[in-house]
Amino acid sequence: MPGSEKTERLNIQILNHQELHLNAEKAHSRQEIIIHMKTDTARRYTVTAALPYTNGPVHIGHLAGVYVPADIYVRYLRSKGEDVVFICGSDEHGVPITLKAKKEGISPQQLVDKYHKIIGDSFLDFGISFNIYHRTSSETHHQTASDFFKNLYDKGVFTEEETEQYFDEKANQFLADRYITGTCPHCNNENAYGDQCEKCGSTLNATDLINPKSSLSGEPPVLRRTKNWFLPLDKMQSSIESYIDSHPEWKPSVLGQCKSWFNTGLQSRAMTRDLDWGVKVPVKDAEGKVLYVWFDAPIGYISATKDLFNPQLSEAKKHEYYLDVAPKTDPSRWENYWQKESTKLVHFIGKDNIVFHCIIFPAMLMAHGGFILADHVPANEFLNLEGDKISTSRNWAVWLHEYLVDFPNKQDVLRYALTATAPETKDNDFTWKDFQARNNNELVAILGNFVNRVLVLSHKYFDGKVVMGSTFTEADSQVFDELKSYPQKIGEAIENYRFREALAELMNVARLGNKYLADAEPWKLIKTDEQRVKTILHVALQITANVAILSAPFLPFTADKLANMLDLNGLGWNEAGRSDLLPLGHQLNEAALLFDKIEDGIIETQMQKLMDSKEANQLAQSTVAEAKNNINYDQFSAMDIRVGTIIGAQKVAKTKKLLKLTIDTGIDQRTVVSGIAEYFTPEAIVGHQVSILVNLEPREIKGILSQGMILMAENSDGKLNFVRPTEAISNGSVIA
Ligand code: B3M
Ligand code: ZN
Repeated sequence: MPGSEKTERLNIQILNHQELHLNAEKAHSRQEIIIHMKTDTARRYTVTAALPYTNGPVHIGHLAGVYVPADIYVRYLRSKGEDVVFICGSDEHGVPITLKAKKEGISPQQLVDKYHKIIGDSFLDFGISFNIYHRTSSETHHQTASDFFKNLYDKGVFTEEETEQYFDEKANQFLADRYITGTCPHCNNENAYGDQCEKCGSTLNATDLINPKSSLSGEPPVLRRTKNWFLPLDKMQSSIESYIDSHPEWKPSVLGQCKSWFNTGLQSRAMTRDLDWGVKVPVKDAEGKVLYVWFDAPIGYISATKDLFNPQLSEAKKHEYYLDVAPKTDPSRWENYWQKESTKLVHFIGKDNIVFHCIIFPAMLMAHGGFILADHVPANEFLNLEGDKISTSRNWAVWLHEYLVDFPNKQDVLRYALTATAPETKDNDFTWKDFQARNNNELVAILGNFVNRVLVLSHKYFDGKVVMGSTFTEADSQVFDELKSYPQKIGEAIENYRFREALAELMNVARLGNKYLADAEPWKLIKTDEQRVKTILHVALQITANVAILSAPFLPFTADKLANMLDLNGLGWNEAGRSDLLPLGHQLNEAALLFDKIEDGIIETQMQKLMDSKEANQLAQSTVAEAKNNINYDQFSAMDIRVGTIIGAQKVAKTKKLLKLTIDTGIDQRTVVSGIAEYFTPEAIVGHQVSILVNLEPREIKGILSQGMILMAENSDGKLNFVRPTEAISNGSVIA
């Protein structure tokens, strides 16, 4: 950004803050909103990416919606030499964590330890270049969040409200909505949660449920009064509205969501909860209460920045926090990134987090005072997978740690495919076919092909040296001119959070190179005009060098590989566009392929994996028949069940379902008529061992005397399976 734009941005920001102040006064808000900024001139960026809940690993939806775009943005800024911190960490509090821990039979701390590592490693593996990947269970965070709450409490910001909450008398604890299940009043689903019915999608209050049950003890909960501290968003609405109004440049979807909250009218919201996992509420009379997870989590961005610059941080912690730069010696340096108005704060999030980042967190920061507010919140829509919503519980996802096992060293292919189909303005679909096509038709055929041709020809004709022959032609100058325009074009798209467009422009650089080579045909000219070929490859190599710089934010692994091949390191965005990046006489390293083709079989395996999980899911979801009444032992032992072998089978004429089986029961050979013809052909089952109830009274079916019954397992869809010994055993063996 040139200087003049910069000043303008600053002015707008200052003006907005004055407006906020005025508005706050106009609204006769009970609290005075003091916005008192530290002024300085250095420009900085604080870029945050939503803190993932540590209740499971991360999948492609996370990457596409939040982490890849954030990483592209940050890598671009760093390449331009900007001062930027890139902040993320694990969101380790909240009810989803405690529920998942209970499900896995481990403590919440064990659960977050496990997933903090898995998630942190995935980000590292995919080149998401956080300066720190922190965690909200850290001491620094507990202290920071606690102090923040205390600050607001001491200022009298909160209101104290008593409400009735469900309480589990057996477990002796208040129940978060998620801990209560019952019948949905809308669709009669018996397994609806206290906050939502997953069958019909309605949002619920725990008190809406019919026959509520605590998932801790299974007992019906009772209502009890409890006191909590509320953030009076209703009184702060006009200040928050002016803040949002000052950002007409935000995405329509983000502004739209905010507007709809404003239209309904903001309501005060509890910032403390009756729960034992989280940051303890640091005031009197708050026994058994913790901060609301959405109060503490965004403060996590600040805690992380503090530890990033904490010189006292132990070596062990640095490792655990995936800390990228050594802590600097000035512990107050974090303030620059949160409290100086020349710093641009950007939150990358998914659309389900909009209200928290655009309304609640800014309200908290305003109430506290001294903090900058986000300059942009480029929230993305959702990514679907093969036409279906990504779902952790249904295992309908491509997990990052699993992807890397199947596609080692193909991080950039996924980064590319996800950026090319990023859900920037609407929900989008990831399909394996598209992934394959992006790789084969774009990365291999366009980018990889161009780079490979240039390098291979340079080695073949000129021993991998950068050479120059006859002077540049008109065509050469045109290519250079066009090349010059790309750094700005791509940069502008990135700065405006249009990453798909930016990536498309990057590919146009490779297209430019391909077209240049195709037109110039150095492989033909080499026989007649070596001097011209020298110049052609010179031009093509300069394009390649530009590709190395311009691709780095998107495809960091590839860009590194390419820079090594060119033996060209340490160049940044400001050098891009130049046509003299590789000096005459420069020696290139050996050429290697940047991408390779992904064959159909590989894609089919991935599709099959998804189909398997869909099937497993349906199985798990299928309804189970109700239990029958008890029988006594005599009734059970009266049944004579044996192992037998099917020695003959044929269809019963004029029926759809019936097979006539001949069974060797060990006692005798007998006929059994069985209704399994829709599932098994006669040929397929002859020779199979089965379990047969041999003392069932014989009965005539379609004129055939059936002597006994084959035992089958049947699921709720009517699908049948034989019940039989897992290994061959002699016919007549008793089953009891
Ligand atoms: N953990 C929600 C989510 O993962 C939440 C984000 C917190 S950002 C401060 O979608
Ligand atoms: Zn329902």
